[in-house]
Amino acid sequence: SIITTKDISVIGIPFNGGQPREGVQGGPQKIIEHGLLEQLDTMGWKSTYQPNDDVNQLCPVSDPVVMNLKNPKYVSAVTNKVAQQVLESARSHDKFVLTLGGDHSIALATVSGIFGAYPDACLIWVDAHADINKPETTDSGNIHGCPLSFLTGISTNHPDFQWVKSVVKPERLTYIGLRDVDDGEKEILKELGIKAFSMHHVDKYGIGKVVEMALDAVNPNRDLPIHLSFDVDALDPSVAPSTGTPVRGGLTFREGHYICERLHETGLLVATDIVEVNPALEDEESAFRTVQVACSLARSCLGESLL
Ligand code: HAR
Ligand code: MN
Ligand code: MN
Ligand code: MN
Repeated sequence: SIITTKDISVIGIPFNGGQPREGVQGGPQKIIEHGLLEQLDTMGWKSTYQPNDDVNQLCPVSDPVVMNLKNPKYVSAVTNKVAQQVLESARSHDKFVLTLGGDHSIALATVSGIFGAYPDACLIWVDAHADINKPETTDSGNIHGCPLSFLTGISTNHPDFQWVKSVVKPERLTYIGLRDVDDGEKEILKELGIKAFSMHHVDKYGIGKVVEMALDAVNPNRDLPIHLSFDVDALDPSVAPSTGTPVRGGLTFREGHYICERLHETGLLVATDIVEVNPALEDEESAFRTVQVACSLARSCLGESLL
């Protein structure tokens, strides 16, 4: 394995500035209250937790739309700060880094930090959405739909995101679970030659084969560090109902966990993000179910085995 200790840095990012719905900033606390750290302790993982409860203090008084993007200064300030923290946690290569969102704009922080520490890493993005809109192509202006355009270097001209380096080469990025991709994003994926596996591919080949195809695309020799960014809306809404942009026809409970189990099994997984848990949406039982699945995905990434 790349990580040879059982040390883990858990980083909460209680942030909702990348999209308009309230509540996603409460995700990390609910996941922690559900007992994630105790569960990891039982599995032998020694954790340190950084809750980042103060990120809302970085919210500027005025944050007008710039080049179509909403809250650009807030998103930039929070993700820039947390990127340093993720880099600090990852740089010694002796700790797993688990980040809990928060909306998916926080990938600007997690991917910047992890790829700063592991420049040859690959990124496996599990999501209903491609999150690769450019400021010029986004219809919503929500930055959680855009992080990958900055991280892959296809958006370089937004004044608030000049600090984001293009750390992810298109051949090191792959997707699993896509089913709601904007036309502009489809063009980008085609132009960059990004290997993406939609729900159609999951139906056609089965999740076992799809994960191998995704690994073949970005990690053909199975020797590069892996960063998994898992948006819970990749799961079917019946499995993860409390999320801001649910899309029907998603991954089953087992398909989601299989991805995490298989990536753990490679010994190459160094970081995971679990994002877009919004406990304020739907009823209490739905929120509980969504928080619970976030915890069990995390445990699968960290080696919880079924036998
Ligand atoms: N593609 C749409 C947009 O850019 C929707 C993306 C949003 N939702 C997410 N991201 N949860 O994965 O606005
Ligand atoms: Mn080592
Ligand atoms: Mn996403
Ligand atoms: Mn999504």
